Amino acid sequence: NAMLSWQRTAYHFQPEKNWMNDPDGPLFHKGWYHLFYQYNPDSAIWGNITWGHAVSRDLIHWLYLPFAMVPDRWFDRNGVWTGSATLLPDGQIIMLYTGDTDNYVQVQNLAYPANSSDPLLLDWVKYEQNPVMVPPDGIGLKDFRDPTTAWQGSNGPWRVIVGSKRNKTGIALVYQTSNFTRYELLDGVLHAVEGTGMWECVDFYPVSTTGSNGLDTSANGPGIKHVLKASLDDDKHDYYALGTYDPATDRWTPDNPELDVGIGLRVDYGKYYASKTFYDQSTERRILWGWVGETDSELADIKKGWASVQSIPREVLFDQKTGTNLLQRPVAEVASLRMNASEFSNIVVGPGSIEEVQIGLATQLDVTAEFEIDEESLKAEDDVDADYACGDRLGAASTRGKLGPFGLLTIADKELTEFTPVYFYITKSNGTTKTWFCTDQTRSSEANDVGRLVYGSDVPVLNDEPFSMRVLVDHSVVESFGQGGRAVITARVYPTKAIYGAAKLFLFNNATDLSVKASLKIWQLNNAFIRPFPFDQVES
Ligand code: DQQ
Repeated sequence: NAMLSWQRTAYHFQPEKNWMNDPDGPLFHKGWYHLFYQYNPDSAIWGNITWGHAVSRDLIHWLYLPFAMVPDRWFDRNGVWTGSATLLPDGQIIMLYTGDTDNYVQVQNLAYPANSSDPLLLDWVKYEQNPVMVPPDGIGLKDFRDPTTAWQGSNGPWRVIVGSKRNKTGIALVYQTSNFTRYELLDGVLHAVEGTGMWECVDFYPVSTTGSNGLDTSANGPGIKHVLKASLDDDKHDYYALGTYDPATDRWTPDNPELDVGIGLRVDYGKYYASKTFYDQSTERRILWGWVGETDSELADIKKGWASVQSIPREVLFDQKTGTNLLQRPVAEVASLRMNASEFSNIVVGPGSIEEVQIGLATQLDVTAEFEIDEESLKAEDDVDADYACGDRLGAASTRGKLGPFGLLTIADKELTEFTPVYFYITKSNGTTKTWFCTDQTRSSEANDVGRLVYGSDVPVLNDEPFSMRVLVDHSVVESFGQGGRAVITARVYPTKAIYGAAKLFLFNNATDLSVKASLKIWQLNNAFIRPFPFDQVES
């Protein structure tokens, strides 16, 4: 449907057509990044789940390869579901994934490359004796899925976790293995949180509290914290917490029980799910992928013939300044898409004003924006909009407070009938200042079958830091990183007017009592090459 083709993204990963969901088994091997993904070869809605496969030299330009695994065995007949890769020290590649069996039971299966000296890893072998793990006693046959990357435990053998639940308590089961064919369920669980329901796509990895590099999944010791992430089936958001892993007991403890997994921080406050990290041994980075689904109707997806994109891969680090959260930033390779830059310094945006930022085309952008305010305006009162919050349907950009909102209007048409604001909003309660970072979709489209939520959360802003955001705009995606990536919000938007040359960027300040000074650096971004691998052009 050509009418809807403008909604396709230019530099986010997506298949040529049909349905995609979770990223699977990301890894780096012999010069290539590999991405596998949940894919329906037959339709733009979920089903027939197969592993799509693509490779890249730089995490930006991608070549589609033939499917890695299709649902063709009794142990995965109803779907080759989500899984993770483990690179063994001897160069072997282990893939563990969930199979939905011919009887709709969730089991864990082992697969491995037929030839690990093939840089493209084209052929995958499913282990003949699959499954290697079946739902243990007391675990529902449909509540047992998404094995993680394995790590080496204290006494040598490997550990792998699988998400599940007991009643309404989300849990991560720990298995031990030496050979990846035989697994022993360990007593207890890595961690459990009451009331959080089924944990899908758990992820567990170390972060350095002192260095600026990522860590191999088996790293542990001083100067290391462990992140536990779960995708909550009940509310379809990804949550994480920072904590400590004790390898002797295989237990993880959150730093702050009030910000435990599923009740505290989200990986992304927008449309984002089933995320997964991997350690890129070639650049010593931990890189995060996430599934960005659609917020339009299923009918619209069928009409346009595709559904979902993957987020821009993000580098993940521990925030050494706050000590309480992760930092996420688009991988540095995004800069290779940058074309002409525009710079604007100290633009004064007074209370109640909107100003177009003259940059030309505004559908493919990399925007960095800093906002400075007069510190005096924070001092006057002890309570300012103390009840304000953004998230769900609250805190839209049309709300006028004393100290917010201010920020950008992205994917906006000239008449401002459609626009997606990304903004800060400052509140005070009993003398304590709080900053909110939000994305508002209430006015993003004139279409009637699209989501209109306001996304966001509060975000730490330390003394002397300007309010800062980085926003990646890509036709129907607005991926926003607040305050250096302490809070991230990904939105899917479906404008009908603010498309192609009609899409513009504005600065706005809807505060009643605050003047802001904005400094911007904006790049138009080129298209990424995302196309089939040119096998016929390669000499064999
Ligand atoms: N998607 C997969 C499951 C996983 C879910 C099936 C999360 O393995 O739990 O497509 O989106």
